[in-house]
This record gives sequence, C-alpha cells and structure tokens, in this order.
Amino acid sequence: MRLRIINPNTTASMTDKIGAAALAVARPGTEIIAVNPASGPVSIESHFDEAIAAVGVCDEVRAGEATGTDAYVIACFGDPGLYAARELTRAPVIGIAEAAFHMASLIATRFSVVTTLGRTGIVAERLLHEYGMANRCRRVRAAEIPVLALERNPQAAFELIVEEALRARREDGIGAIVLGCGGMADLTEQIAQAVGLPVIEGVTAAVALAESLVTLKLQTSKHGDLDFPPAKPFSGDFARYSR
Ligand code: 2AL
Repeated sequence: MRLRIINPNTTASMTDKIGAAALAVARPGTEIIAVNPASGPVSIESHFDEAIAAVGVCDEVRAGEATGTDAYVIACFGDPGLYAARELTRAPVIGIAEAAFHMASLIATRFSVVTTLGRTGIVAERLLHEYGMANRCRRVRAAEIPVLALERNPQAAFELIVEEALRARREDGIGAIVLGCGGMADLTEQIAQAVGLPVIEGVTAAVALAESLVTLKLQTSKHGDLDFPPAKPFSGDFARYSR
C-alpha cells in the first residue's frame, strides 16, 4: 500500500525526519511518500499559520489523488485541513493529533500532552474537545520551544521536553505521554526511556492506524458532510480549484 505523509509546513528537514519515523514502523510492503507543500509557513505555531497550511495540505491531497494513494497522514499536531482533506478523497486521512489521542486512550486511562508552545497547546485542547477525547487528557503542557528549535538544537529541545514530561508524570496522575509536534517524531524512544512512561507519537500512530484502515478496506465515508465538495467556480489565486 502507498501512504502519503504530508508535513503541512515547508521545512524539508522536518519532512525527512517525519518520513524516516514513518518508514521505521511501516509494514514491509508499505510505501511511504513524505512530502510538504511548496508554499506556506516554515512552521505552524498559530491559527493563521494553520489556515495557510491547510491550503497546502489540500494541494498535496490533490497531487496524491493524481498519482494513486491508499491513505494520507497529516503530520502536524493541529491536524490542519483534516476535514477538507477528507472531502477530497475516498482514501482514509488521519491527523497525527487524533491518531495519538486515540492510541494513547487504548493503553492508558489518562494521558497528558507535551507540545511546543503554549499557544499551540490551545489548539490541542480544542481538538481534544472536537474529537470527544477531552476526558482522557489530564493536561496539555508546553515545553515552550519554537517548532524550528527542534531542527536547530534537538538536544536542548529534548531536555526541555523531558523536563516537562517528568513534571507531567509527577503531577498529573497519568499513564502515558503524548508528544505534541510532528517535529518530535525522532525523539520518541529516548523520551520514553528518560520518562519511564509509554510515549505516543502521532506520526507513527497515524501510520499504524492508516495501515489498519487500508487492510480493513475502510475508506472515508462519502455519505454526508465528507462527500466531495460541490463543484463551483473559484476566483483569483484559487481559480485552480474551479470545477
Ligand atoms: C506543529 C507541528 O506538528 N508542526 C508544526 O510546524 N507545528 N505543531 C505544534 N504543536 O508544534
């Protein structure tokens, strides 16, 4: 099967890291195609960044449809453009936040999230409510590291994430930690060892869930709101979406 892993930001080093993490857990015979949009923000740390990145995600799904794709993963913890992407394809589309929340809920009654910045933590809290997972999450914590610090200084970022995860372990009464950024995909095992709790990372969780859905021949429902969007003209910069 062919999985298209979309890093919604335009930082190629992060796309490579996400692709490597996906490949490390993929089944033999699963092809991993890791991509990022040509246009958009270099990192996603605000509602505005998310809005722009969602357009890039949709473009990458359209490109995936043209070349044949069995499932998509949106590899940013805000799951930008998730529902729009689902409208554009019959293939399953999985966001890394929803994948991580669901996987965590299967192995721990309560978990905490450790994300990058406090302001992106608000997005995670909104998603927990949207997905009906809020009562499984004790606390969304931030290590207060910018997303690109994970690229520039991974050792310093690792130490801050571990500090926050250890605080979560001491104070939150939880059974597991969810990592709240696609750029943390290479740190999972190291963090789990340092913290002594199961650590769920969204890219790998989403790959495993995507493979399961493809094996079960379960596709995005086209009955109701996730049906293909109605054809209509689009103006100006978005004329390419006219049908
Ligand atoms: C993210 C992410 O996963 N990638 C990115 O650019 N921003 N979200 C986050 N919470 O840090």
